[in-house]
Amino acid sequence: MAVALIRSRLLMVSIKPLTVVSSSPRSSLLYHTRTMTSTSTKDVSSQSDIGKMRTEADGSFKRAASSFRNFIENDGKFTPEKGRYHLYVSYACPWATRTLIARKLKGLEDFLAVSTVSPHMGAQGWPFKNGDPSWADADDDTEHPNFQHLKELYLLADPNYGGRFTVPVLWDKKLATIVSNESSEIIRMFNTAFNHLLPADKAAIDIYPEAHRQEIDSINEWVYDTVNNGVYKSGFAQSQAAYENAVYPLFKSLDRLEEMLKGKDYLVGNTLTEADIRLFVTTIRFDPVYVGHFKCNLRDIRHGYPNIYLWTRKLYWNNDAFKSSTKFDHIKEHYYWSQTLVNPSRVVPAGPVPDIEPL
Ligand SMILES: N[C@@H](CCC(=O)N[C@@H](CS)C(=O)NCC(=O)O)C(=O)O
Repeated sequence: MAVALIRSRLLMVSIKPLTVVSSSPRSSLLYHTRTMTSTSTKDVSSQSDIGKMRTEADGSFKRAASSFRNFIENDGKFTPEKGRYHLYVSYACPWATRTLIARKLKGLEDFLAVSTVSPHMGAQGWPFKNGDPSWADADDDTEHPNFQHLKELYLLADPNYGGRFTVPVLWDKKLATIVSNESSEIIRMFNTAFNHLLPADKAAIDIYPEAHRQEIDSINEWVYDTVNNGVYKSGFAQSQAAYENAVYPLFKSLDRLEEMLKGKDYLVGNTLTEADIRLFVTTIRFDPVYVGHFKCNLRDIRHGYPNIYLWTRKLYWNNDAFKSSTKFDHIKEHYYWSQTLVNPSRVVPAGPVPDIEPL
């Protein structure tokens, strides 16, 4: 009966128009990069402090578009070179985790080093280890050892930067600036930009194959809006209507994905693509965080979506690019500790146990 009610409700909810940030066509991108060397002294606390984040007038959460949208490419300003670029990530963040997975899949570990921030994103934003010695499994910024927070990197690239200080960041050591802070575009770069420098087996890996691009783009659009970003819209909603406008479309999309993944190892064709990477980073966080913290609790993945759960577990247990990029302690600590508007006590829940079950 309850399920029937929920389902009839799902049918009544219309999906809001797509606000796709992550799949913008390259031609329409904003090219925005400056190389400056001094950091600003202006007050940026409204940009760094998630506790000060405001929703729209109707209580809904709108994600701001990324600002640095350059590409690594031959004959461009940012040419493919081994060791020239550096990747800043949080293991907590689903968008940053996309880039970790793609980096590993393509065998780019020797091409790009990684700095990991602490999951304690506080008033100053993401801290490096020396900005938060309480969290052992984080790095100092090897490129700028005196930096304590990621925001210093942004302000070095552009002292007038007015956006949020987000991960991931793809940094150019040569020009001392940010190439890109948009994960969907960073993984496209990783897919192709270094191919001529990679061994044949790694160069041949293609997570955005020509033959499947249309299907991948179309799945990315609704998965981004209703699932990847849908969980945030549900969790950050400050009104009942905004919450319901996010949570019902989210579960409608999960129902659709459950059907699509019946008997399948991959979302598109018979091959691992970026569509899998982009969905995985949300489904792997779903039971440990989104069900409770973001109130995405019509069902959980492990009991409510057997096909999605099997697909998630196969990626996690059978492919080290996925497993090694997933750190559940970072994930849980970050959401429950940092997002004090949602969880003022900062208490991190004990379950679920285990974080993910075996195959
Ligand atoms: N569009 C960006 C979104 C990145 C993003 O929102 N990252 C979050 C962490 S999951 C962040 O760093 N937030 C910091 C803040 O908003 O202050 C991408 O996909 O790369």
